[in-house]
Amino acid sequence: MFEIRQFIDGEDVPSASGVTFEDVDPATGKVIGIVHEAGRAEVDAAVAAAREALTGPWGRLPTERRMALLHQVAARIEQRFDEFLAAECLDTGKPASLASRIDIPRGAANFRIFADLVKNVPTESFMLDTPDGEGALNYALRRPKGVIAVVCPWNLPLLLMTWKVGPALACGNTVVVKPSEETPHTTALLAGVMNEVGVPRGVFNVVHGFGPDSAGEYLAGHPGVDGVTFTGESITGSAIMAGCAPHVTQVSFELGGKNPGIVFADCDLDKALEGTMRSVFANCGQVCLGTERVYVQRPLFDDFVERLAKTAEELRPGAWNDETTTIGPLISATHRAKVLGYYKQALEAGATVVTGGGVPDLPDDLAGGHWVQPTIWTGLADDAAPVREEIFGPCCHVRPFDDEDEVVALANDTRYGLAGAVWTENLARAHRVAARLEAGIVWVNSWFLRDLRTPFGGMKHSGIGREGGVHSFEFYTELKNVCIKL
Ligand code: NAD
Ligand code: 6OD
Repeated sequence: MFEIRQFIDGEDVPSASGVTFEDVDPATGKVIGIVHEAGRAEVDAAVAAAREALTGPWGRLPTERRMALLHQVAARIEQRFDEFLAAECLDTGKPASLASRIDIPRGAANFRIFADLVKNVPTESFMLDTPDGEGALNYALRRPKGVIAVVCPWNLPLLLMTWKVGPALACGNTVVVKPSEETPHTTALLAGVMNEVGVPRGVFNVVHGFGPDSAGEYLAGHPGVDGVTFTGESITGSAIMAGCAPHVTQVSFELGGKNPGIVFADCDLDKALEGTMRSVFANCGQVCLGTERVYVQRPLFDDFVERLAKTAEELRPGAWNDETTTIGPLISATHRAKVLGYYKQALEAGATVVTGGGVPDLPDDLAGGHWVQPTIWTGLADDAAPVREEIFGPCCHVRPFDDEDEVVALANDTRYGLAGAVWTENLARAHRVAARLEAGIVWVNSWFLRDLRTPFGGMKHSGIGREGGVHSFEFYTELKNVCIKL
């Protein structure tokens, strides 16, 4: 049983109120740790420490030295790989085979890439003609935005937290992180890493707790915060925006999705099946980029559904450290109730349940966990709730279509606009459809293939702004123009 406290100004700090909450292993339902909840006092202290560090040693550190420290953070995550892996898998239940390929390596890569990129960000300059003929030189400078609040979800805890902290620190900001109440563990480990490699006190701070009336709300609405970067549900984004409004705090939001996967009859069927399978079931369907609406061109439809169902039935639930495990549990009992609610609604709305739809049989040691069966439906109306609302579980609805115009209209008929996957061997079609999809990210013949230099974010209710590569620097810096009359 572990105990996690706030990390403020380089120190572990217990909650002043003495209030704690439990960290639960989603695979068993058993309590694995105790977490101290931050109140307003701890959030104030964390923001004050971050403000102080901005102008202290961190603010005065030459860029090269700052970059070197971030490389050391990455190296230290790799040295402590097994600890990060166990912590992430215990908190989320995800199989080690997944987290060791994606979550933990990205935790390190998110520091390296932005440390390298920040040295090469160009800014513009213009020579202005003036009536006296002497001219004026304009040039732009980038300065850190200040204290950044980083509010994180539970599905890819280390990956998504470092995706924000890496560029924020690379730009010279300081951060206060609020991990999800479900998954506090790897953020606490990262705090230890910051001290080990000598990141100055106050640069990286962590407050633990919930959202409303707790650390999340206090932090995101704090007047001492200069920017809030948030990943989570769209409705939470609205609440955070309202909290930011009085102080006109800038926001960067990566929000929910209801992403389409489009399988054209001219696709490479094996590739399309493998990619769709991953995009629906990876991380037990708890990936914002995941596909919950699959559209298959009619000639392929029956064969595709049958083969997708067969591979779904081959997924093996189990303990995170069992090498045969290929699917983990949902994060919490509450989330499981929500997903099972959609399973029920799908039935009531007349879906054909091609596979799954319930709860798997598991051995006694896992019976208390938050398990659900991988599930595939067909036959739902386009306006049924399971087709329109983000479920965030291991499930999808598969629907036939006839032509390109029809499927583009279906794919875009959603308030979300995060990602889309298109499966076709016709290059012209790939470009046409990618351009027409209302989504911030379109993958063609792939899914979740990431190049961290590219813009990442959502349209419509799926987000505000883009991060990734130089786009991260747009949010994490303030651009200042200097005009010099010559
Ligand atoms: P969530 O919105 O419930 O919680 C995210 C974080 O916000 C948590 O730390 C929570 O404590 C905090 N929070 C909740 N209410 C708050 C409030 N009023 N003020 C301040 N903080 C508050 O999301 P979740 O359930 O943790 O994650 C799942 C959701 O995240 C899904 O909707 C998913 O699509 C989305 N997501 C999006 C992306 C993306 O890149 N677009 C990535 C991952 C997850
Ligand atoms: O890969 C990333 O950088 C990223 N932000 C992924 C988001 C996944 C959502 O669950």
